[in-house]
Amino acid sequence: MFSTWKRTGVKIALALAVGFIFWWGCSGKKEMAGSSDAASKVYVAPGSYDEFYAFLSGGFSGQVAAYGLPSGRLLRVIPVFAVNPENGYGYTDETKNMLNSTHGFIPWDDSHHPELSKTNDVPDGRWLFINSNNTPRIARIDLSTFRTAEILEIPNSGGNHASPFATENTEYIVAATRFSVPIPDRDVPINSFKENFKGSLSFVKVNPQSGDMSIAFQILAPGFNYDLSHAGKGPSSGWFFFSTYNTEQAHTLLEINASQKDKDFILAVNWKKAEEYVKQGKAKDWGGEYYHNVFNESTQMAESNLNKGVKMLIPADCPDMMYLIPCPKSPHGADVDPSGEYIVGGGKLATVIPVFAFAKIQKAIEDKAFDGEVEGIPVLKYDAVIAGEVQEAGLGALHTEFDGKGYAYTSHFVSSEVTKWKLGTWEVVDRIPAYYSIGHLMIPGGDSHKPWGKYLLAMNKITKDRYLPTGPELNQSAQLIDISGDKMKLLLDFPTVGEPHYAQGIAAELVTKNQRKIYDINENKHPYVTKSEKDARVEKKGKEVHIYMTASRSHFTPDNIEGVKVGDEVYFHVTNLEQDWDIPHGFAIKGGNTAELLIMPGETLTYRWTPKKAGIYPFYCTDFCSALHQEMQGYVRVSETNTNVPLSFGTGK
Ligand SMILES: [Cu+2]
Repeated sequence: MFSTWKRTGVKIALALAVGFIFWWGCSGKKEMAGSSDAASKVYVAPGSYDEFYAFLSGGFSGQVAAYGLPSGRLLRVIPVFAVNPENGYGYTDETKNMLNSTHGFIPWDDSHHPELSKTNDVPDGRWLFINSNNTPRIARIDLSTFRTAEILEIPNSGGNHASPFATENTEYIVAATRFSVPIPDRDVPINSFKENFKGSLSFVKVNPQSGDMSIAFQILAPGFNYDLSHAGKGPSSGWFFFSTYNTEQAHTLLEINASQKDKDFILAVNWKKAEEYVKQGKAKDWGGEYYHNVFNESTQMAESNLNKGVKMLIPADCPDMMYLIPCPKSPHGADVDPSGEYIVGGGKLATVIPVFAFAKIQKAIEDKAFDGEVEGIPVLKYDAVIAGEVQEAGLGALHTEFDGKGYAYTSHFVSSEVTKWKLGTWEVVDRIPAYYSIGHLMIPGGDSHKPWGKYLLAMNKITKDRYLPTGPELNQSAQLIDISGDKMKLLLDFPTVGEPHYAQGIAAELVTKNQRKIYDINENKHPYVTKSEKDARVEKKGKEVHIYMTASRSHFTPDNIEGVKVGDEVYFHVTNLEQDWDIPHGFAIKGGNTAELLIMPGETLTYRWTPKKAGIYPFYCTDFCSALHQEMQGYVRVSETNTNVPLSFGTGK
């Protein structure tokens, strides 16, 4: 039973949280407002570029939003795990396979943690990975096109939260299950949790040239909840650290039941050792079906493949592969400092921020300084591995990043603030309020070996009273904080797309140098490409009508089409013949009930349409492309099935 004093404790924490928010709502909001110093620091003159890209997850929007820093300009919304009416992603014949899964076509998911690819533990600007939290998957976005290149489903997982985090050279990205579930999944009583429910840690191999992902192996882990992760670096190279909560193994009312123990764990995994065990054949052949959906740049088609089976390592068969580090209390972050020596736990309900020393972890393993075990995994003695505790940091520590100058910055959800503290002395040296209820924070490169320690972005859940009101729903917000000096300074607020759950930042030039501006029409191997206007045509086979259409400023070819019958399955395969940067064309037809198309220069996209009534159907370009954009239109004549209107097409000449 939950004791009365614990209930009281939770109530006090909640009351404090409400109090903090109320206090800042009343007194804090004028701070920095109108400061010309702050304004000049975020001013990026018209025509000039921002210094950094920031990639913010959209949370429940399933997307990623790219912003420029320090201006906070929204540059692009990248659809990943959600259909996107703006450009037809997930609707078009070319892209809908991207959203296939063993649960069928999924039009939505919850995108949480963007992770940049890294070389020598520094973001390299090639790819951005992101997890879907609900139906476990990982996507890879190609940063030369800002498009989702690939989505890999994660089998044997119940909610993909501790994901996707990369090793120093992006050898692997990991995906740990948030919810423990029966693995393999089966029909068992929920109250058999302790016997039947397990966690899983997936190691996804990344091809160093193409970026293609594949599941290398999984580890069957104790039935806890796995929250976040980071790879080791430098001295801790070859290790991964996962935060866990609900080590109580509760399956109901987790709010209370998973907050009983004073300490949960950080799970340390020696992935080099795991790799060896797989090579030695210690992994079991395990079931699990999963989709792998890849966008083929050459054919411009998403291809979807169902894969079966994984290699599974069982910890009891694999000595010296995993250790549990006691960590107070329901930790969120498991964050490794730039040197790779310190691992910081973010205990949501803890009063201190614990910092573990990798050298001490190694010594404790050597000395067998154990405090029991869980399912064959030794538990290290807290006192043997702790380097220091940050006292009076704040309430509800969540997540820590680093500036590369010896300081760490931790977000605190309950007390709604960021604290800056010194590595080694563990002293808090500065604090700044966040408006309001900060979740993650991000310093460009702040989880890497070489942070660009100039700005910090706070990602806040509550925006109440910060912007002009927009009814019951307010956009969540990001706040840019200057961390270049001794004292943190709030520079800018800006609203975000969906929930800015987490973000990654990178120096702009590492991304701009790789930018693709057009698709070369000569390399377009789309099966329905039309490479010139003279090849434009309409082909009819039974009820299937394929329209090979081109678009260029400012007309479609063909633009008059007759002989289409009610109930025909009509495919407009529209090729944009432009070979100029930033000249897309759009396509939509009256009554069309999928999305519009937005076709990049040199690209082909397909619009599927089944007319239900006879009549004349106008179509037009939806993307303002030229002075005569409004003239960029055409007509399809649809006749009853029993008529004999012949098939004809042309430009009306
Ligand atoms: Cu146009």
